[in-house]
Amino acid sequence: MKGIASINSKDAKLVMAHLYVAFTALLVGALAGLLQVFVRTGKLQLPAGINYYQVLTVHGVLLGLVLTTFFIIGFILATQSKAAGSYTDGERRWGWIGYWMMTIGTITAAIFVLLGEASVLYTMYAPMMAHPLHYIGLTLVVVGSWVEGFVVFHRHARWKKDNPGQTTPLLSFMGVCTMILWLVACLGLATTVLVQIIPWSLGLVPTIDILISRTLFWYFGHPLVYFWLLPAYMAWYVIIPKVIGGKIFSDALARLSFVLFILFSIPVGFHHQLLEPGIDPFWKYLQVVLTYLVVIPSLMTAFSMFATFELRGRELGATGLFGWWKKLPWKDARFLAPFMGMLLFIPGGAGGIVNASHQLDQVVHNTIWITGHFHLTVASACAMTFFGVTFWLVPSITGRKLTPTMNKVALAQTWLWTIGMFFMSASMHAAGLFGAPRRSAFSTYAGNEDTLAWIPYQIAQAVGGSILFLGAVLMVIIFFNLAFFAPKGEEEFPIGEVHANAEKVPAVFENFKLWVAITFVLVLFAYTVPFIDMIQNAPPGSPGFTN
Ligand code: HAS
Ligand code: CU
Repeated sequence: MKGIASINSKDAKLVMAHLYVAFTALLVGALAGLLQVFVRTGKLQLPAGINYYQVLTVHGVLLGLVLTTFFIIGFILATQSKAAGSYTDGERRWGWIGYWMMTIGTITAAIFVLLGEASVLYTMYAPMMAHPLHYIGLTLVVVGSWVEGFVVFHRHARWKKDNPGQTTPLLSFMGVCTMILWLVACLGLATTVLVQIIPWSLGLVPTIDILISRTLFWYFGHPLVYFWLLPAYMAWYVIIPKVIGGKIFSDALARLSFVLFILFSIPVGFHHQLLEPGIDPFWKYLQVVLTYLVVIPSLMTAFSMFATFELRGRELGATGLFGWWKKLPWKDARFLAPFMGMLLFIPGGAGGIVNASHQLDQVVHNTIWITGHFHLTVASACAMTFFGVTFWLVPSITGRKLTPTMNKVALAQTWLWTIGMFFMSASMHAAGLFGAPRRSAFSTYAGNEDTLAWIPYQIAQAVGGSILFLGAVLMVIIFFNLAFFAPKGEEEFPIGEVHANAEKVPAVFENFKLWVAITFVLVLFAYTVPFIDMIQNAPPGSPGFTN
């Protein structure tokens, strides 16, 4: 039998190229994670002189940057090709150019991490200093992603021209919002990397202004987390309703929440710098207020998901407050994986609200609590949604089928990830409250009594992390099975329809110029005075440090 692909086969090739890189990154990145949880038990040391911080860098860069960026762009291209129609040869060529820039950049950066010349924990955080080619490689990744962003904008504009006066396809609109958010965020990163970090690591200037560099980094670093989250929300709003056989609760509400993310996710970077000296408390306070505003679109999303579940449940005859619970398709891995992501996002989001409070952040900042927080958000809510998407996306665009057996394997994968993540993140939160630091190879501090209190949690962390590692390996196996070995066939590309009673979409949502303009006004408001302050009162610069 010949398989039937659900999108243009040339588009499918481009999407799959992104996914190969993403899932290779998952395998290596997860192995690095396994080594870390073992070291943190305090009972094991890495063999052959491998440096903990080097392993941590491999983990952070591969999973936080490579897996996410490649998966997300592949997903956005696939959904846009399906919802708005396939790309032109020209658009696709630019897609490939962006893809190769990202891939070559990743390989360059990875070489220097493996050589031990870029053990900078995450990517580019002064005064940790890496080899200049590490930064140049990562810059290439980012610039490549912009090129692909413009492909997404171009396709969307072309759809609008071809269909004047009509509401644009929801998935294409969401892809555009996500890439706008990413581009505006990257301006901060590009500035510190090009103006400060690369000249400094090349030795052209002896020192760097840490506070300015970190402020530019976090101007980027917070919206970065929504660049990860929005594609998951695309799946929650548009794909999940179809998977459960229901309807999208409201197209307009979904669009509004994406627009709110563009507006409010950028001027909030100070909530990562609440304990950093040199920033006036008033401006920290202002950005905390804006941080609480950016929680609203997530609460809208939670509301919308409950509404979708309940409407579908009632359609199937559910009664009472929670009757719909029994009607959800628990045996369908395309549903279960993202659902578990949503569930873990409830404590993940609540932890974020704790972090954003200046007072509470003093307890948890720089402890492993924060590591627990982002494993519930990016490594659960986002990652599990991406896995759930993979289960249908890969067979669907390659003309294959998710067999009942493979669905069962995928259900097992979901449970491994959920259970592993539950134990690992819960113990990270607990150990963090006892003061266990993050980003540290030391666990026992020479057997000090206070620090010994957190060892049992760090052992639980390693147990959870090991289960999680099995989940990651199983995921990679499922991916390659679906890509190359699953039987030929036709798999649904689930795109939900909007509920009949939903509000009409206001045309103003499509006015991206307006949203970007308001975003810049908010950014200037939140950052201008603090920046003037930082420049006028700059302390002497710092030399670079290496691990
Ligand atoms: Fe965060 C640190 C605050 C969300 C990721 N965050 C981090 C770091 C990462 C990260 C990676 O204010 C570490 C950075 C580093 O290396 O230093 N975060 C927040 C807040 C939110 C938030 C207020 N974070 C995220 C998301 C991430 C992410 C999303 C990745 C994808 N975060 C902080 C702060 C810090 C921080 C401080 C710095 C702390 C420090 O001291 O360094 C909010 O956006 C969260 C809003 C979310 C919710 C949850 C809504 C729930 C939903 C699910 C519904 C479930 C359903 C299922 C429908 C309010 C939508 C139904 C189930 C049934 C029960 C039946
Ligand atoms: Cu943040």
